Amino acid sequence: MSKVDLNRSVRESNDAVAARNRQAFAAHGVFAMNIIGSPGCGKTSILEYTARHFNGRFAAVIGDVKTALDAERIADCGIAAHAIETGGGCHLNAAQVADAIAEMDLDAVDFLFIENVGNLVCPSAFDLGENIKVAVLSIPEGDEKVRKYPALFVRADALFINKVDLAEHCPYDLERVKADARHVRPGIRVFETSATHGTGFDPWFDFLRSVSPA
Ligand SMILES: Nc1nc2c(ncn2[C@@H]2O[C@H](COP(=O)(O)OP(=O)(O)OP(=O)(O)O)[C@@H](O)[C@H]2O)c(=O)[nH]1
Ligand SMILES: [Mg+2]
Repeated sequence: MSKVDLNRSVRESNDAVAARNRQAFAAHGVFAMNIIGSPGCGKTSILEYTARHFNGRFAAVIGDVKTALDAERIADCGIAAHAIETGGGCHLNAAQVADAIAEMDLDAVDFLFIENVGNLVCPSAFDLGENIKVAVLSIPEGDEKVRKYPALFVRADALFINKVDLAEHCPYDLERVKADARHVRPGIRVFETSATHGTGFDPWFDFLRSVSPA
């Protein structure tokens, strides 16, 4: 089998499991979000702030190369968190999520947050069965990321631009980033937040209420 065929075969078998995950989410009334962004952009902080301030029935699957540290942070917010240690893998796949949700009571969950491994490239290529992909950028990363890593943004349904509290310290053209995102993904929802200061979250909470299966 050539490398191209092998990649296609891996992708197709992933897509088949992702379709089963999607059916399970629909059957149990779960709205699942695949959260993707660079290491340290604030994915876990956004989930922590959301869990603490939004009255929803949440669960989380947290992917990291090593450690369950982020899952422990999420569990400290009072929500069920399942850690996936990829041991070097640069993205989650649908089978890992299938194993995780097999251990959850999905009937007790309205929203499932799947925090992918910190990476702007690989995670976007693997469907996990989620309802939406949520991209996360942060101000200190620089304002050219949508142009440099378009594969994520063409597939993302929502975009967080996090760490806006640092805007005065970093040169960053926020309007340019939003325009770049809307150019590759017309209609993308953009949330400008500071997860540490708790600003900019009301539109995100309104969005979650609007898609709540409950
Ligand atoms: N100033 C500022 N710092 C933030 C903000 N959000 C997160 N941080 C900090 O950024 C660092 C990384 O945050 P995390 O939430 O762990 O980032 P992550 O994307 O989950 O990181 P990985 O899981 O390692 O990929 C922590 O020190 C956070 O306190 C923010 O809005 N403003
Ligand atoms: Mg994290």
